[in-house]
Amino acid sequence: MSKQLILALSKGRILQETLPLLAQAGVEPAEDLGSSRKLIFDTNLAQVKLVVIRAVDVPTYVQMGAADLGIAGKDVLLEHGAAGFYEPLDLEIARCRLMTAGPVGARPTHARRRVATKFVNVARRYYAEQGIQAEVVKLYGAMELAPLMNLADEIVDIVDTGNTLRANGMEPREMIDEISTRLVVNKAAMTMKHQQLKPLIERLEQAVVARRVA
Ligand code: PRT
Ligand code: MG
Repeated sequence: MSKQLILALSKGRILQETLPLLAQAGVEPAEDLGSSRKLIFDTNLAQVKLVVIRAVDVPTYVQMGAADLGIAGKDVLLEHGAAGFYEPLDLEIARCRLMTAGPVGARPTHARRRVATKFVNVARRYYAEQGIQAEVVKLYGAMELAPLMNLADEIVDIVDTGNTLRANGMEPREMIDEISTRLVVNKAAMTMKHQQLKPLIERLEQAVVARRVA
């Protein structure tokens, strides 16, 4: 295995909160990530490269060892399943909750509840644990629309302020999990590249603590 470390970053809202933590940990992209169409970036550290990819793809890259480590939301990790990587650090950014939600005041009417979500694995597991019969429908966005259109009785989605739900006549019901952004590390790399990984993980941990007291 090369001594190079590849770190996979989630595009989008997580990226904005990740970069200051990385900088604090001593890792800075060699160029502005936002204004480039590149997907692979050099950093100030000769042995560390960044790839910036869709959040849902981060666990796959890390599991397969295409990236040694990655940064992704716990929601994405729960949906993907935890095989192939360790999760050594909670970065404590992009906090939110995975919840069930439905139209204000409505009670699910179908004996077999219809649930729309992009988190189909999380949803199936959750309803099974609750002993609730659920038909889970996969959507790729705008979950809040599904109950309004009679596509579903309930949704499973990320809630932060609750504004998106309220704006669509919906309310949160049950909390499934508290979510934040996590550092994940390929299992083989954790052994084979321990020498390079250990100081980087420690510096990230210190950056998380520093941010907590700031
Ligand atoms: O956009 P794309 O499909 O490429 O990917 P993505 O939607 O997964 O990425 P992005 O950039 O939206 O970031 C998603 C990640 O940020 C998630 O995996 C979470 O870990 C984290 N996160 C934190 C959030 C939110 N807060 C959040 N509020 N992800 C999404 N939201 C959305 C939510 O889906 C809902 O539409 O914001 C809305 C709810 O917010 P409130 O404040 O109205 O309740
Ligand atoms: Mg998005």
